[in-house]
Amino acid sequence: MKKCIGIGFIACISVLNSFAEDGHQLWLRFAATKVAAMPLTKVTGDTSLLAVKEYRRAVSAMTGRLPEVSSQLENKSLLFATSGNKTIARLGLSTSLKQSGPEGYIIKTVQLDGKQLTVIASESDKGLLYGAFHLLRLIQTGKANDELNITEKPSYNVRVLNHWDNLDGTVERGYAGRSIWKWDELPGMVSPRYTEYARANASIGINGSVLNNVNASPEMLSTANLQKVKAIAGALRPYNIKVYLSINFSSPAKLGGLPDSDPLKPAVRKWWKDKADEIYKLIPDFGGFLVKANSEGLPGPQDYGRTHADGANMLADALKPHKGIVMWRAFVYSPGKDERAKLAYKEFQPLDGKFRDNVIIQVKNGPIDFQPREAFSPLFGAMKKTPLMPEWQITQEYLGFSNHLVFLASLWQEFLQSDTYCKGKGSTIAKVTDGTLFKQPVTAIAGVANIGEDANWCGYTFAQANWYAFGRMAWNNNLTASDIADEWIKMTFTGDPAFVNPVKDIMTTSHETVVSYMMPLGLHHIFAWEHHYGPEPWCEVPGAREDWLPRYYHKADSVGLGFDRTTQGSNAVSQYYSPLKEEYNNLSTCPEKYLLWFHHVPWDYKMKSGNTLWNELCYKYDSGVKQVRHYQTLWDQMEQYVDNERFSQIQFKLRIQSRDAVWWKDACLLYFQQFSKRPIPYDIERPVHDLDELMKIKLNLKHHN
Ligand code: BDP
Repeated sequence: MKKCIGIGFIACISVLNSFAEDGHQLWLRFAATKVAAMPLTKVTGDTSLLAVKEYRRAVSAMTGRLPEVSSQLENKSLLFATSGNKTIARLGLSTSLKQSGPEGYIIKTVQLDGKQLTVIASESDKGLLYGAFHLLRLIQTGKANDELNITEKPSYNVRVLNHWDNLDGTVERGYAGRSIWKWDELPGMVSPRYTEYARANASIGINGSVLNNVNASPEMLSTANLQKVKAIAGALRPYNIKVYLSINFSSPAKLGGLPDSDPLKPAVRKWWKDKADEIYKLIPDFGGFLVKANSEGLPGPQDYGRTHADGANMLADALKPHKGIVMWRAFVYSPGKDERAKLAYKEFQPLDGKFRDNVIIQVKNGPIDFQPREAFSPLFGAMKKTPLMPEWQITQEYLGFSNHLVFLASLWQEFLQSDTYCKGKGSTIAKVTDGTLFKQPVTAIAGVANIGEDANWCGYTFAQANWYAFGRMAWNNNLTASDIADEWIKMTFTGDPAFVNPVKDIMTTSHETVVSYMMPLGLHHIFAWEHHYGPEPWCEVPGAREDWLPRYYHKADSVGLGFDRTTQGSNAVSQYYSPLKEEYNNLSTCPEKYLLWFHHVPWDYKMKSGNTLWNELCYKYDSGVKQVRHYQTLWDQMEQYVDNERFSQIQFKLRIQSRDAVWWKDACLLYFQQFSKRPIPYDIERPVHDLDELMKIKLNLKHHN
């Protein structure tokens, strides 16, 4: 018999952990807790509401009894009510509800006519659904009580997953099996998994899905495929998930048979307008388009001498009558124009103010590409008249796929809390993007999904935490990684502190750990060619673009290591506001975590620790390895708290991560040592591999997994 979860006013009987779980239930494992008594087992409200259904379903799973529904207000009952309800007016909640908007809600314990009620109130059914999941989260994490007073409003209006899923069922950078969208079976067969997916998203506040890859096929917009999209939209709609599509900019030519796709030509504009009308006839609440244009060989307005604004505005005009939006990506780096980290800013910043009000520019958190750590993209704060939305990568393309335990909330927190100084001190990216500092017609945030058809959805239990964290931070961009880890662990495993505390330590240090064993001190993009799993700082590919090769980024030579982006070098620092640009520009004030991002640093440069750069690098790699080994020992002590199946999977994956960490350390230290010509400090573990042997490794991993 195991200890039970401390669930506030709920009495537990027991939780047995010896059974197997495949992780399919994600953080919605209500069945895992046996609850003997629970006050809120009476519900007042409309039973046809999804919020009420979800609440009853979960409580019934936890208690074994389906909560009763009553038409009267009863003592100790839970009332679901939208703003029209007369009890809401009596309780004086109408004004606060209006301020919380259609997706916001209030959860409050109140006294009315001598009865104690818990109220979940919202302007709309959507907010009630989010409110129900909030209360369920409180119950599962032991935080429910009878003094609740919660008012919630999402940080961003649009909170979307970007699926990089192709029509042939493959997923670009997907590590959890094939796509969950079964294009072959649709529209005739609508998999029940779509509903499960929608429910999981709704439980964490996600309200949109871009169904297909940003490297979009023009075929996505064929009438036959739109019928399939309609079927998916139908499955997601009850959970307040809108569908969006990535489009290929040359669709008018490639799909529509027009001579070209020039955005200023009337025939092209009409083609898009007609296509939008066709889509909205099928899917009246369609969200809009996501566009990757003139990036990595894809077509775009520049093919016709037009600007990103010309292209985006044409699509915006087609969508406007239907209230759709355009999410136009700023992930561009045309060859030869300047160094890569500067290019997006150079192309987009001059277009500030030139976009329609239903266009939002989607910008990756860093100026290069979802690296384990990057300085933030200087576009944030630089476009004051154009809304910008952050794009995060939930799928771990550059972070060990679904093999490494890396809790990305720490990275995202670091990003959101970065100060851009665009309106003076305190102009954090959170405030720049969520409408706090600039009035924005639309606010949004996107995460590249890590979801596939694997039973556990993400290929690894701990990868589920990143899907969870994306939703939670998109809802509330002030949450900390530690808060989110705490919730997720309790819901996914157990609330026993003997489990929660060590696992939370693992999760909240895991990002720094991966940075240490892959790319410490600001190193970046030294991955193996194409698939990006494992180290290849030596990578040579004849004929490859220079900015696709690691040496472009690490610049190792006999003098030192790192990319000089100071005023003496590429001058990327000039794209940041003061005092940041000066801070980054100066070797002695540049934060050490970004040192080699902004500076080419001599091997003997003295770090804050007193070590030389070379020694510090060695210690960093070594500490990353040690940390993963430590996670292994901690995890092994958790066996008694977890079911066998998930315990063994995690144990197995940590072993892979540990081996990979040693691989990274040996490969990078032995390779860079050829330039530093300095010994590896004696107090760290010796390399166990030979560089020659490591340089021969060629993993046969496909780009589409
Ligand atoms: C890179 C990926 C590539 C994507 C591209 C993008 O390697 O597969 O197509 O980003 O975001 O990180 O468009």
